[in-house]
Amino acid sequence: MKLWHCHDARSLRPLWALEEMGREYELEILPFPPRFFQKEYLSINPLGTVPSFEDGAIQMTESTGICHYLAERYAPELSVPSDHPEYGSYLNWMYHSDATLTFPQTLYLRYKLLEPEERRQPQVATDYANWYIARLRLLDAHIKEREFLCDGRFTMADIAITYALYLGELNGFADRYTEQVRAYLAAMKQRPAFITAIARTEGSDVPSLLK
Ligand SMILES: N[C@@H](CCC(=O)N[C@@H](CS)C(=O)NCC(=O)O)C(=O)O
Repeated sequence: MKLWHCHDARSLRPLWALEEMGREYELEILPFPPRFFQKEYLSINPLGTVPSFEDGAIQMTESTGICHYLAERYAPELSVPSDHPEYGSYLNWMYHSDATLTFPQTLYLRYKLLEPEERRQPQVATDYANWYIARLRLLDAHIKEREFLCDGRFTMADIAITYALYLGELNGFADRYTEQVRAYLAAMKQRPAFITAIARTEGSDVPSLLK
């Protein structure tokens, strides 16, 4: 298996998953954004985005989809089976992680930081920061009395959702998190596989999502 990754980008989801699984994989670290700094990457993923993932003939580009694939194919202990009462909840958190919690932050990042100064839109950035915080309401209620999102154990849903919270922390939103969201994020960040995944790129001088 091979994963293409940029420091702190959504490719952290499958990277962390691979570390949790303890499987061998090849990692290629790219400067961010690869479409600008490493144009050859467009022949791997024409969108220029990370992650890209290969497993034999299989190629994937969606961070949560790759986690889903890895769990179904190789790590049932990180999945929730389709006949389980919490299967629907599991899938909901998986999709919620990107479609609801990461998407507004990408608009924030773009219009606050990534665009050239003259194209930045402070109002858009503020609106989508507020949108993100408001959309955390579902998670706030769910984890009030839970350690993990599904089935009382760590699953891929925790990886998918934690990345969105981690990105929010990098964006400076953590002081707007509720106590239970902050505690959940802190606990997830202490997992050895998360620490190893971060360490794979930390301290490198390759341009990353936020630096
Ligand atoms: N929905 C995709 C989005 C991937 C994506 O947009 N990744 C960002 C980094 S978080 C990226 O590579 N951006 C570079 C660009 O847009 O050129 C996923 O979750 O994997």
